[in-house]
Amino acid sequence: MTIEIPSELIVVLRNARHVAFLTGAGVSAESGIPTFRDALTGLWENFDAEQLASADAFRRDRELVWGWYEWRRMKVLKAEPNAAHCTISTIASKVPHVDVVTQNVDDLHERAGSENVVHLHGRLDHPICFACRRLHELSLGIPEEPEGGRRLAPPRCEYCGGYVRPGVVWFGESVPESEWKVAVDACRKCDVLFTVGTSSIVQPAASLPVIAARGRAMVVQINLGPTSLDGIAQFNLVGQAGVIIPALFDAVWGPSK
Ligand code: BV8
Ligand code: ZN
Repeated sequence: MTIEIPSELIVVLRNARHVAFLTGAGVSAESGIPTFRDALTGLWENFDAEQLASADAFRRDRELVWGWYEWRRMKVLKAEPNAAHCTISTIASKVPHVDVVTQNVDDLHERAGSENVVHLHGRLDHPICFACRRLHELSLGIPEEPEGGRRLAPPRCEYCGGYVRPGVVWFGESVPESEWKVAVDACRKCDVLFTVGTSSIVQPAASLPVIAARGRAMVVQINLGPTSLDGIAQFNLVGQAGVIIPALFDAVWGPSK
């Protein structure tokens, strides 16, 4: 199946000095990582993401929440970056300045070679103490399968004895100021913003493409289907990120160019 890349986009990318990517769970889907909406399948299918991804949920049932995050972390440890992550990393060798801003809490962009990835919503592999917020060193290797399917007692903080929590930004928690500033700056200054594999529902992340469109950027959406961003994006490339981004790379910087 040939992917049609608009010629206007090809020309802009060939001359671009600054390209930014805003990625969501869809960019990791082809690595086998359930998207945020899918993550609530199987053992957690009767839960709503906001029921598990919040401080209140952790206060109510820390073993259920810690079990969910360790299940997700285990999936990431067993996964590999896919063609989308790898091509995004390679584009950084073709364009003077590339920013990768992700809503994802996995490290697949880093493992694909992307540098200075901005994690708006934190990282699974950087848990902190719920009480004193100090970083907690996770033991190496794959966490054991939670007994009985999903509950897992979180470790205790070695400094204050508090419970360790996932190092992610939960609903009702603020995106870290420094990450937010870098993300807004990138969207204001870039020539092209790709928004890849996100349902563009969660705020304030979903406002970044709007900030980019209000500036000088060409906004390009890559998704399997329509989202609320369709009207904002100048181009909506429909399909799998792991297929579209390599096709885009070949069309712009391919061997014969
Ligand atoms: C805050 C980390 C308050 C945890 C996540 C207006 C302004 C500000 C806040 C709000 C607001 N309105 C509402 C709010 C509250 C809330 C919010 O946005 N709620 C939503 C539900 C309406 N926002 C917050 O709480 C934020 N904080 O507001 O703080 C505050 C203010 C002042 C002072 C103190 C506090 C914090 C939100 C962060 C929550 N944490 N993640 C964890 O991972 O467990 S959010 C999580 O869901 C993700 O990180 C992501 O951001 C979001 C959505 O996930 P997606 O990545 O989009 O994935 P999804 O499954 O939804 O979609 C996948 C997409 O990929 C689909 O479109 C699919 O078609 C596509 N796809 C699938 N496969 C592929 C593909 N595309 C291409 N190729 C493929 N192969
Ligand atoms: Zn502590």
